[in-house]
Amino acid sequence: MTIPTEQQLAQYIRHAYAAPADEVPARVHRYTRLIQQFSKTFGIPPHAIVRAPGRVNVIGEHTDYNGYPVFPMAIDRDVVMAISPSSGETVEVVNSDSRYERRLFPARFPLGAYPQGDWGNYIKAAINGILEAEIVDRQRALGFHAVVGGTIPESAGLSSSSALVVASALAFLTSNGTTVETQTLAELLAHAERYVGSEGGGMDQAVSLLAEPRKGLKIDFFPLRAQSVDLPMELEFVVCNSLVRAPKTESAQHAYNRRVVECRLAAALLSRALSDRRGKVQHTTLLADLSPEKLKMDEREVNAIAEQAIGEEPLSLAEISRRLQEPVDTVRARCLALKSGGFLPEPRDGFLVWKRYRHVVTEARRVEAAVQALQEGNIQSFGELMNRSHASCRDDFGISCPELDALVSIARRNGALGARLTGAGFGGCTVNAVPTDRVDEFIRRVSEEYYEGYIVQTRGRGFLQIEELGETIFRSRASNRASILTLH
Ligand code: NG1
Repeated sequence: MTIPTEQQLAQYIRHAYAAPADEVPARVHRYTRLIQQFSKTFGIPPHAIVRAPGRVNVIGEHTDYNGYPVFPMAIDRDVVMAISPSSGETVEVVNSDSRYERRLFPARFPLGAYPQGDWGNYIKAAINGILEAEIVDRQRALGFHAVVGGTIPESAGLSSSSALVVASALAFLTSNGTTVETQTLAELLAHAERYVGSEGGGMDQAVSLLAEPRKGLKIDFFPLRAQSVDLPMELEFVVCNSLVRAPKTESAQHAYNRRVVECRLAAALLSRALSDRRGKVQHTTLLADLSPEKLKMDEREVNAIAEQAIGEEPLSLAEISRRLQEPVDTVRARCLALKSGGFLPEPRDGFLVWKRYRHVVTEARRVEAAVQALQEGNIQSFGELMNRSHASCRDDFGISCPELDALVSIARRNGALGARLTGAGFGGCTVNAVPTDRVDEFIRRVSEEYYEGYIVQTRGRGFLQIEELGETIFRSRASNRASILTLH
């Protein structure tokens, strides 16, 4: 085993990031530092480098766990691990960011979790999921040593968590000399990440494992299918961080899970109403099972039945159980159960089932229309669909906040054809489709109006330095999928 030459690293980096030549040296430097830190920490050179990208979701928010499509792209911000297999069961991971302490545990099933919010839980989620699926022998699994370095802003809706899960899974699999077909792995890891307590869908793991450079990825679920779509040369996607943190370990996790539950309730109420009318409609908690295409019904007819079955008013659990003609405990077990154990508590303001339903079904249509608009080169209509997606996320799904709304209106005033929140919401980032020739001016103006204007006035933050702006507002180049570079 030898340390890779700069040429080997540069070659890997050009492939992994589809990076222009002038960006390669800085990335080679990052990888070299990680390799040096590994050798210094563990006294041996690493066996391999594993890389998993974060993503920005262009359109299709909170549709994935309902079985409806999404359209994200992988970004060039990622998690990179230098790794080497252990001789036994030990997993030992050191983070190059010293805020995250070293994690050490045996790769033995089942893995008990660290306290909620601990970064080590994402590593455990991957390993536990692979052992649970018995892809690696539960008794003989080898652990690994790793130094990990990440460049994805956290709690920002850019999937830093899933990138860590994907990188950890690849590290564990390669350390045990095995591979899993990527589509299967993506589905397995979507399930595995629920170990941390969010009832998440499968978008993030899938795009990290299946993306192609310079393309967006239309993903369908159950079963997982991915289609790469060319992104137009005349548009760039600029990511702006609202600076409102939305960590999925705190209230944002509860708010996320609440929406998952409200969507299940919508499906339960609609399937009940459909079977009362038509007989033979399966009872389901997955909205995509009730798409007009699957039901072979007219869309307006399905929506009219849904409106009647659900109604615009917030619903209590007691009212839902009455409408479903099922005891409260049965409804709770079927719709409110969380993977982490326990049940979602009933919200004091009731379940907002109709609004959630309306967002999901209209957003699913917008994804299809947006992909078609791109394929037809109609960037105006594509941008308009992004704008409508934001309005629906804000008004029906309730996942925006004043800062995200301010940021999208500033972006639209300054040249974005489409601007919307991206990811789970409740803070985090926006994604903006900006004509390529206006990007520099867009970044300058949004920096002035939002980061030096709005945020300073509303939150009293100091001016950001130019270096910080790079992390806060950046072009997202569609990068390549996760990969492993073996070093020998
Ligand atoms: P982020 O933004 O990374 O927290 C979450 C879910 C996705 C999807 C989006 C909303 C996880 C790991 N990811 O993403 O599956 O539902 O929210 O579209 O829970």
